[in-house]
Amino acid sequence: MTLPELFDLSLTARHDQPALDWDRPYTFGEIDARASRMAHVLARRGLKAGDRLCVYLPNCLEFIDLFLAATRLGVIFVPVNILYRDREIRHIAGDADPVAFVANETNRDAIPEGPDVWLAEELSREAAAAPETRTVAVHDGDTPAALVYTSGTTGASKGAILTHNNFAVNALNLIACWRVTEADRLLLTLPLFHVHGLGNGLHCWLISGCRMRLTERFEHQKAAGWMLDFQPTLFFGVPTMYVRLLSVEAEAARRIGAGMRLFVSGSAPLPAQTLEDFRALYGHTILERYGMSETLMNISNPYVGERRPGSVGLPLPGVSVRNLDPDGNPAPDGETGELYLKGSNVFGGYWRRPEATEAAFRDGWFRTGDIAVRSPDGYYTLQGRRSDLIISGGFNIYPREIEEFLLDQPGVAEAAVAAQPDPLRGEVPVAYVVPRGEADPQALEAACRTSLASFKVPRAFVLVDQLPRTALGKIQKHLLPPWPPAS
Ligand code: MLC
Repeated sequence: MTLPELFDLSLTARHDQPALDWDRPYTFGEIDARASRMAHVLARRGLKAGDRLCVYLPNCLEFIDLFLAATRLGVIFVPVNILYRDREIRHIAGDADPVAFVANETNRDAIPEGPDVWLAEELSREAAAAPETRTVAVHDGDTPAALVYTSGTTGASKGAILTHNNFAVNALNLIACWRVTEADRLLLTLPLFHVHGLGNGLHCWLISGCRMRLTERFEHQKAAGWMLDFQPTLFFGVPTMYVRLLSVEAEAARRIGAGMRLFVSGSAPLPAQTLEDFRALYGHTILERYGMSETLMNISNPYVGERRPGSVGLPLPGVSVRNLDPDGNPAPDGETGELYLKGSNVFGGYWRRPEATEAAFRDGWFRTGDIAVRSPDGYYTLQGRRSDLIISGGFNIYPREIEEFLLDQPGVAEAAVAAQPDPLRGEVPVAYVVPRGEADPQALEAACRTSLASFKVPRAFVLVDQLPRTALGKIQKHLLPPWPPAS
């Protein structure tokens, strides 16, 4: 089955039902017609099955139109984080080799010279005059639907190829396990350019036929107002959003909680204290789950049954999980191992990177790099990562990428980037720099701001005489001085 066939459970079958609240309410029939018209526009511009289209847009109607149109044409959709700057965008443009980048009038200038840029506003104008007839290319469930760029330990991000089947299995699982129905009202503030917003949010909406209010982004000053106004029953968020929601005034939080059915958290560890504080304020136990761009969702706390604080829960249906010790033997319950996964949710490989794909699998099992413990009753608790990864506000940061960038800057002899705990974002990156001659932290920060996404810009640049190294020369990040320095 392909995604367009699955989406027709709502786009065709629920034609007249309210679907989306954006600038005004839209029915599923209107969303369907918009997708059909956009598919004509893309086909007219020469896009065909297998071509890549990079989309560099904040959440908006055109994002949805383009995604639906791409899935109908068999075009591979490449969502690009709108916080990415020239270095990151240039890499994706070179790697995905797209026919074009779609941007809007506001963010168009962020796209460096090179790829063709199509403006969403122009596509929209063309679509308004295009026919509503369907253009569907013949393809099957194993067709790639999207390339989702995920940073690798080598510093360069790789495109995970996700098929129609990967997305379908993921959303059907979540709909069944989290009991999403057309009676639900989903408030979606997550960015659609990551799998959390796209694979969980957008797909659960389209397949379940619930009503969704989409916002351009999460704004913590407005979130409670949106909830009181739209009265959602369902909310998907990252821990930073839940920490923000703890500042909502008690009576408003109680009213929001009274109308809500389910809060889900993922993309970063949810501190057990946040879960407890949230329960006290909203009267809900947040359901924490675990996923990755390469696999979509793998493990989830149950809808009915214990939602265990600090744990990501039990494997989802159809997902096989192995927790292996460094020798490849099953780690006994209660002891740490590394998680390996198999299932129809797991991607087939990285775009045009056979070596990286080979390294990502062992005997057909995807190596997650996540270290976990399984309890005797089957709950998994994540303990950390095999590789150096910082998660800030739900965005993944590979220190190596920032270190390589810093080493290219004048005045930097050596650089190490390490995670420091942060009560709001979970973790933030801090840079430790050994200067060569004069190094100016302000100039380094400015250079990072120009070339890197804002969440990757180190919170501080600490000048040090040397980096702590092992006898073999490996940097020992745990021995770096704490930041801010203890007073
Ligand atoms: C963050 N910023 C954005 C933005 N999100 N800017 C534009 N659009 C967005 N969508 C920038 C702000 O400009 C600001 O930059 C900084 O981030 C913090 O903004 P804030 O207003 O203070 O936001 P805050 O309340 O802290 O919330 C941050 C956040 C963001 C929760 C909105 O971290 C976020 O959207 N996280 C979601 C990440 C996500 O979807 N991850 C899924 C990956 S998939 P500046 O320059 O002022 O610092 C995955 C698999 C899985 O991991 O299992 O899900």
